Amino acid sequence: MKSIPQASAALVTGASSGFGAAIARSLAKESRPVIGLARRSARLEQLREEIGVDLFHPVAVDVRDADAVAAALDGLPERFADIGILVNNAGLSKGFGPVQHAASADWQEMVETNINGVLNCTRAVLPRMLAAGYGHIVNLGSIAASYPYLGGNVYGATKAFVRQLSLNLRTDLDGTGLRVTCVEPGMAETEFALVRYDGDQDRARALYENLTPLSAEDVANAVVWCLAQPVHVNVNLIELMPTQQLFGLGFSGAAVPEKVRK
Ligand code: NDP
Ligand code: 8X3
Repeated sequence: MKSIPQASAALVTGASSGFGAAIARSLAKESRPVIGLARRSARLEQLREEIGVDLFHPVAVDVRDADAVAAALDGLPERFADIGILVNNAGLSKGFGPVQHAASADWQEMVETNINGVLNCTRAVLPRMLAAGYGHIVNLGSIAASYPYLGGNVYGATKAFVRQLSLNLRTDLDGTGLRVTCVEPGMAETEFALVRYDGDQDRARALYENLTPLSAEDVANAVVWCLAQPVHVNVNLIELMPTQQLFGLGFSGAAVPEKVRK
């Protein structure tokens, strides 16, 4: 089993915001070259200015486009071409209504991003890791995969896919030295709720009124910890949530507020 060399890069999807940006910052702080992938190129440029050109390379691509992902990775500068770490983090939830009111376009976007996006990036990176004989894939799942809540329908199901894919990849990759981890956070304050509620700031804020949510840095710490374990240790799954979150979207001491339920 080979350790991942320090000069080997980490490809972090969804690096323009939230967990992905925090993971990119944390890894770069350890002098790890980071390829940050997302659609919003201006955000990625800002991160490049902050982290520096030596340690951050932006790739403005949509994970739903398999050909574009593959082409972008084929065109990487030499310093970033050896990818030892893949953090499949890009993802979203759209809509919050019960299943009978859900929009099919929202379902499609979640399936294409949270499922096909993870598959596209994994397929593009795996052959490089197998050829090198080292690698670690960290997939961002969610507690929504395990604990149902009102309106979590297709989002939670896509994250159940991510968890099972992680376990299945780990099984198929037996003997290759590659590691696979699924990190499953609960409620964390990022742009996630804003996207879910289609830009409605009040509604997004209301979600976190009754508890102290996880921060992007809390989740980045968990990812970095998984990556830092010695090569003979594979962290299969990690679940973390705010102390005040009672599984699903329940809070300690309070029912889910009506404005969140609507
Ligand atoms: P954010 O909305 O802050 O970040 C999501 C990131 O995904 C953005 O960088 C966005 O970039 C990127 N993204 C979305 N769609 C695409 C796409 N089609 N192609 C490329 N990039 C895309 O949310 P979080 O940081 O909170 O979420 C990160 C991951 O963690 C997601 O998979 C989410 O499901 C999961 N998660 C979030 C939790 C939370 O409560 N916040 C809890 C548990 C899991 P851009 O728009 O620029 O493309
Ligand atoms: C999102 C986490 O708890 O908001 O993946 O469903 S939660």
